Amino acid sequence: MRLTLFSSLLFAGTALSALPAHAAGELNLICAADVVICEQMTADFQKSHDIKVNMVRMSSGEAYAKIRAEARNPKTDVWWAGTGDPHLQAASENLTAEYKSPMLNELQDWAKKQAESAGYKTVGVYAGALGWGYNTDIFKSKGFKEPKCWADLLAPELKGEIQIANPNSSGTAYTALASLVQIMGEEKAFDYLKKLNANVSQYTKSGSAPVKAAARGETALGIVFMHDAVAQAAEGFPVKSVAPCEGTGYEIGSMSIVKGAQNMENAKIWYDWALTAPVQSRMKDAKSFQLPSNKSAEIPKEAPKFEDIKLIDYDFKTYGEPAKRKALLERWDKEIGAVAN
Ligand code: S7P
Repeated sequence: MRLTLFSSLLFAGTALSALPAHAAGELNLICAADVVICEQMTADFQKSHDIKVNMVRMSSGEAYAKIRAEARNPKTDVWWAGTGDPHLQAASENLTAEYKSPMLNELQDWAKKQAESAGYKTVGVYAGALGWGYNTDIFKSKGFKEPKCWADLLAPELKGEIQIANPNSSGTAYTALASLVQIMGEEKAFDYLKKLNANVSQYTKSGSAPVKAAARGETALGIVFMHDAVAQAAEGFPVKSVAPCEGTGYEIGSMSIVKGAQNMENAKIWYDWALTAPVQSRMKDAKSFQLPSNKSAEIPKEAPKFEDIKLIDYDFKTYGEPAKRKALLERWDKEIGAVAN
């Protein structure tokens, strides 16, 4: 049964009625955000729709690889969240389906632009700026200076004190790589990453893992999206988030329907629902503090404010292109990954 947009909107507000005893169909979902918001979204949708959601949480790069591997026989219907670059790559490789949601007019221009630039094979669901979070207790006890700029992360005293994810699996880390290349130029960015490598203790699989480790005192600093650092502070951990002084990149977290999805109607129902203001306003309840794409959604008070951050004019088109992403990742593997501690 396909719910109308009206009933989707109606249900989105409360999202609290019980899951019907007999679900009329299923939806296979890859969720590429934090597991807490993935579980909240899944539960809310099931409470308000007669559809069973089979959700799997993955990092953005892994999600892209799965969609690509399944291209001849798609098992996934919707890929919700995760950084926009791999969604754009999937769109340009024709792995995702064109869909013009009736919700498009409710969205911020940056979210609509993301859709237009990909021939409506993806759409923006939230935005967030890259930076880092550091453990203020560790910095105080070790007498480290507050790192305000990318350059400060190269300080010898920070040897072994930093974590960042691997850009092959993580959209966060790919955003960091692409941002540094745009800020410094490719040669200088790779020089910088080689020097930074001396201070990195671990390249994690998931993008937010470094700041979760910093929060728990397992490392001093994690390079992450600022909202992921803010989420740790909101949990009560001694974490301070920083927007780098030289400037930084940002993500347009996106959503795509898989081409040839087995549950296409249900995929569209999820897609329209996930773009509604009530659903996006509830993301903060899972400590997901990105900027929502629906113009009427509530902006969490904790969300890092773009007007306070020196943002670069991130070139989503270029850095979401398959050839560019492949080339940068291959170079990272050869020059950084291969010599990583
Ligand atoms: O935690 C939320 C968030 O930062 O996670 C997404 C991220 O791409 C998933 O993690 P990976 O870096 O492991 O791919 C972001 O889109 C989102 O803001």
